[in-house]
Amino acid sequence: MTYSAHIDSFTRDNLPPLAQQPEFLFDLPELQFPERLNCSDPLLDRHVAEGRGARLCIQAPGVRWTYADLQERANRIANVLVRDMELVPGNRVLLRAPNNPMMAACWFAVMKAGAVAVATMPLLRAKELKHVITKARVTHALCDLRLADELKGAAAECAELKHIRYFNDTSAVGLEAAMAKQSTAFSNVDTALTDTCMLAFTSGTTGQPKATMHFHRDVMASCVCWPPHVLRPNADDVFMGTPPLAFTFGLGGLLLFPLSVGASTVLLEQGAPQDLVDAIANYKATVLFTAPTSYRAIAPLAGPLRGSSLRKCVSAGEALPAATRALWKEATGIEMIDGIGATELMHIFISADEAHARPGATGTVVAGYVACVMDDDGKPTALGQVGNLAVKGPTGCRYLADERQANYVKNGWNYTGDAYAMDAEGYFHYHSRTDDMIISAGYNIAGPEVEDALLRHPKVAECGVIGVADEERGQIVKAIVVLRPGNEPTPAMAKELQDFVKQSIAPYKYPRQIEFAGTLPRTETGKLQRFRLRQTNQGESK
Ligand code: 3UK
Repeated sequence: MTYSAHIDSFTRDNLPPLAQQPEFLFDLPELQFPERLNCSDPLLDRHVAEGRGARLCIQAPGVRWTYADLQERANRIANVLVRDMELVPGNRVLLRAPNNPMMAACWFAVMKAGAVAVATMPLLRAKELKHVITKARVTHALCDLRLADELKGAAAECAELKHIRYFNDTSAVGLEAAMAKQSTAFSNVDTALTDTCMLAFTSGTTGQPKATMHFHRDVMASCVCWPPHVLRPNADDVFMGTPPLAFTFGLGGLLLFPLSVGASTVLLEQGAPQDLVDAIANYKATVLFTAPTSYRAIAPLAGPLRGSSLRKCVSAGEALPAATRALWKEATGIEMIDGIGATELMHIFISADEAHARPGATGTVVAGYVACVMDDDGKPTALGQVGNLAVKGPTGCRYLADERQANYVKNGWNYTGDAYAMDAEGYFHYHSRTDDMIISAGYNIAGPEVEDALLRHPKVAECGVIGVADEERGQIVKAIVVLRPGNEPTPAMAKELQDFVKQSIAPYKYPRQIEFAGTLPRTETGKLQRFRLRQTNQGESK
C-alpha cells in the first residue's frame, strides 16, 4: 500500500474508484513534487526558515502579521488541535469564519496537523452545515465566535462532531486562551503528496452540494500553474479581494498564491463596493480578485483607482461580459485578467493576462492543462463549433463518495458543464452553462450573449437572461433587468432595451419578454442563479 500519514483513513476510503478518476498530467518541470509533501512547508514555514520571517504576510483592520506571526499562530492552533482536542491525522476540521487572519491561521494549523480542512461559507445555515458535517464526517470545528449560533444548531444533531473551539473570542474558554498555553513550535505532520488536505463543497446550484477532494499536491499544483504563468505576481504584491476563503477562488487568490511567492494579503470581512475602493487605497493593494458583478458595481466609484497602486484585476466565478471589461477599463485604465476555474479543478485553467486579453473570450489554456471542446459523443468539435468544455491537468475532479462523479469525469476528461467554442488561435469563447442554452425556433441562443448586449445600455445595472417555454417557438428569450437608479420600469423602457439589443446582435436573439426587478438572485460567490429565475418564471413557461 502507498504511504499515507492519515491515521483516520476516511478520505482515502471514499475516493472515487480509479476508473472514474480523471487523467492527471504532470508534464511541467515545476509539477515534479516529492513523495512526502505538506503544503504548509512550501507556503508558510519555508519563508521563515529562509530568513523572511519578518516580512509582511497578512493584514486586516487593526492587524499586521509577519510570516513569523502567522507561523506562530498556526503552530499554537495545531498544538491545541492535537493536545487539547484529540485530533489525529486525517480527521476533518470544519472551518467557519468571514475572511480574517484567524481563519487563515486555522487553515494552516489543519494542514500542519495532517488533517483535512472543510471550510464553509459564512452564510450557511444549520441545515446546510448539517449536510456538510454529515457528508464529510466532520469530527472537529474551529469557528468564529460571531458565527457560533448556526454551528451550534447543526452540532446538536451531529454526534460525531465532538470538539469545537471558537476564535476571535477573548473569553477564558476561547481558542485564543487555549493557544496561549501552547508552544509556538510544531513539527508538521509528514503527509504524503496524495493525502487529502481539504474538502471543498460546490455551491450546489442544483441538488445537494458535492464535496470535492484535494490533496496537498493539488494545493501546490494550483500555485505553480496559473499564478506564475498568467498572474505573474511578485513578493512585493499586496493581494486583496472579496471571494470567501471557503471558495477555492478566494482560498487561492487571497491566501495560497500570495504566500506561494512571499507576498502579502489583506483579508476583509466585508466587500461592499465603497469599502473595497477605500481598502485598495488604504492598504495600497496591487492585485484584486473579485467576480464580474462586483467589478460592475465598483466601476462607478473606481475613478480614484486610476494611476493608484492597483495593477492587476482578476475576474472569475462567472463569464466576464465584454461590456463589464470595457467599463472597468474606462474607469481605471486597467485591462482585466479573466479566468475560468472550478471547485473540482481547484483554480483557474483557461485565462489570459492583461496583454493577451480578448474581449468576449476567456483566454487560452493555462500551462499544465489541456482543454478541448467536445461534441455530445465525446469527440473534439471543429474549430469555432460550440460544444462541451473538457479539461485535463495536474488537478481534477474527485467527488467524495458521490455518484455524480460519472457525470463530471468521462474518459479521463473533466467536463465542467460549460458550452464553449475554440477559435483558430486557441482562445476559448464562453457561451453558457450547457444546461442554460436557450433553444428558440430552432436557434441556439446563449443567455450571456444577450446579457452582454443589455449591459451595454447605460440604464441597465444588472440583468439575467433565461429561456421560458413558448407554444410556437419552444422557448423564447426573457430578460430580467435591474435598472440603474433614477430610471422607470415602463413598457417604453422595455421597448427601448429590446431595440437596443436588436441593433447590436442578431435580432432573433432579442428578449421578447422583459421583466424589471429590484435585485437578482445570486450565490455567495457572485453567481447568478438562473435556475431560480427559471423557477419564478415557471408560471408562464409551464
Ligand atoms: C463558471 C466561469 C465563464 C463556469 C472558480 C475560479 O467559479 C469557480 O468555481 P465554481 O465551482 O464554478 C465553476 C463554474 O463557474 N465560471 C467560473 N469562472 C468563469 N464561466 N468565465 C469565467 N471566467 O460555469 C464554471 O464551470 O463555483 C473560479 C477559481 C476557482 C473557482 N472555484
